[in-house]
Amino acid sequence: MYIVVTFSICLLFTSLVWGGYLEYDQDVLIPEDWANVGRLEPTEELELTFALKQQNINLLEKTLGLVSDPDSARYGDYLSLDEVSSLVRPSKLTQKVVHRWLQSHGIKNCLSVHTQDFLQCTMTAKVAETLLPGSRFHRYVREGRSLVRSSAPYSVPDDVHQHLDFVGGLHRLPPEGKDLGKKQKQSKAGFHLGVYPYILRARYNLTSTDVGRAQNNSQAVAQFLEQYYHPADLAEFMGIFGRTFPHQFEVDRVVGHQERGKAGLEASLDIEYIMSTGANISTWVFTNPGRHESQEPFLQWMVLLSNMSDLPWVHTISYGDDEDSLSTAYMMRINTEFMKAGVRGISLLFASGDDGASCRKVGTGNTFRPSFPASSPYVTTVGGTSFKNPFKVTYEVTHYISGGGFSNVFEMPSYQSSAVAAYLKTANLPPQSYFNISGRAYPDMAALSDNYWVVVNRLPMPWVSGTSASTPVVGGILSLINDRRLLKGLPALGFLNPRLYQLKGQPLFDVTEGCHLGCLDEQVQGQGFCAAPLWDPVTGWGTPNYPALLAALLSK
Ligand SMILES: *[C@@H]1O[C@H](CO)[C@@H](O)[C@H](O)[C@H]1NC(C)=O
Ligand SMILES: *[C@@H]1O[C@H](CO)[C@@H](O)[C@H](O)[C@H]1NC(C)=O
Ligand SMILES: *[C@@H]1O[C@H](CO)[C@@H](O)[C@H](O)[C@H]1NC(C)=O
Ligand SMILES: *[C@@H]1O[C@H](CO)[C@@H](O)[C@H](O)[C@H]1NC(C)=O
Ligand SMILES: CC(=O)N[C@H]1CO[C@H](CO)[C@@H](O)[C@@H]1O
Repeated sequence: MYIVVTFSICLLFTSLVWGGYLEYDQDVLIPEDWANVGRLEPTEELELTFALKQQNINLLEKTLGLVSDPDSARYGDYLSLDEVSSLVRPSKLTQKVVHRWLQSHGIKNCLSVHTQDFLQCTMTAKVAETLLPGSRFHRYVREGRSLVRSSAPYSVPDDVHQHLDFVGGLHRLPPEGKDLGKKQKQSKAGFHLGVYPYILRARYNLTSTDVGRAQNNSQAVAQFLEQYYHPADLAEFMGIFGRTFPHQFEVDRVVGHQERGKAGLEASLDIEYIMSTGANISTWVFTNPGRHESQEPFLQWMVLLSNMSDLPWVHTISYGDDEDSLSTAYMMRINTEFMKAGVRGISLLFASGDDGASCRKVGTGNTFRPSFPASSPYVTTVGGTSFKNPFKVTYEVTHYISGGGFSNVFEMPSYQSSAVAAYLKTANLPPQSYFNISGRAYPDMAALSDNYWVVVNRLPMPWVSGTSASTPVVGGILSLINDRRLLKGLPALGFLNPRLYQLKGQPLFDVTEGCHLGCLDEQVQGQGFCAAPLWDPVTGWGTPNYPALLAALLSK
């Protein structure tokens, strides 16, 4: 009864107040650095992605809980893509209504996915603007790149509204070339050696025999920055930095468009480091999915995952947006996509961001600014650390950039509630108006994120920093643990968090010193949260001690 009542109020609210807007809270402003070069000609083609309402989301969530909880009899009993498909695929009615609606506008050129919950359709701008009242498509350019987006919110007819989560390709912009912090100068010039594979493997206790051996193990990095990696950079990197451990020299598979342009720092960093900790493990690169001007690259990657039955076990991704810039409908649906990956035994690792707690002006005051997907309860989020003494491979402290905080969208999942409660009880906290005490708290763990060496365009480059460095490092280490598990005939780790939080930090190096960035105002004076013993919203449970972590994760 309760549910029915809420539902009808909700519908009333939606149709009376918002008309047929699926994403009424989506930020539709295009930043000024994208120049508007005019409205699309009515005959120009664009591509939209329709996210159809799925079924059995509650059951999906429950299944994910079971297959990722080591105390459950179903731990590791992962679903195939076929099984995921039978579970979540949209109802016959939903499919019929959406198809009929598209057909009534003459839209025939659509691709579906295995799970039938996405449709990707090509149509002219004229048709798109009639299909989605309110939308007005313009072309925007920045630094030689162009894209098509709508300058105004779109709506859908009332009878279609309940069958769709959102339509992709109208609003969200591709991620910016994130400020992979490149320090201009080093204070103690010259002496600090920086971070490279030898240092990481020493710090995280990887010996030269801790490399992959299992036949069918694999790992992947995904990046969406229109960047390329050069096989020659990877080979040179391994030539310089890979002498102390067996490894592969090449990426095994590139999914997406890889061109010959200048290599990007981010792409080179991700690949060089996942292949250094996850050494001798087959590595895939997902690059620039969605090359049409109207596509959203991150969404295209998610669509691709729903259409590939055979995927690497571990994926590291350095993409993030401010939660407040995204619609709730979009984040909820992407979160469901993460669950779909999790029930298949796939581990998704996201960088926690490089702005600490970040900051947002609200009214006359400030609050911290959580970032998504880092804030999703169904991914493992990785923060950053630096060496306390930059001349010694020992104790790690908070790297002040390390992203962390509390979601304003996702409730705190039960797997972390006692860990977070313990932190909230004992830590010296910023004022409560700065963060949402009931939200999913992140990151979950961390690794070094400061002063990396990267080979890019054939040149070794020092002082590269960011959580997009720590994320592939942790990804490679999880891949090594998967490797040992696969050799023992055990399933892959899958969605790690429930198990990680059960370990209570024991097999990790606890990071207890230092604070990350917050709002630059009088109240908090540039400070967000601070690290503390056990879990904290700056470095999670800490950084990996490989032999201890392996021992803890090598049963069941
Ligand atoms: C999904 O894969 C099928 C078969 O492999 C293909 O026909 C279809 O076009 C793909 N869908 C998308 C959206 O690329
Ligand atoms: C791992 O590294 C730490 C610190 O570098 C060291 O104290 C420890 O003995 C090493 N080995 C294991 C198995 O933890
Ligand atoms: C590297 O992995 C392959 C399997 O992919 C295995 O046959 C080989 O022994 C591994 N190399 C080392 C040094 O363990
Ligand atoms: C705090 O987070 C919850 C989800 O856990 C959300 O429902 C609520 O709206 C958030 N509050 C604010 C002020 O954003
Ligand atoms: C993810 C992955 O690497 N899968 C491979 C497992 O092995 C089969 C055949 O042995 C390959 O076809 C898959 O690509």
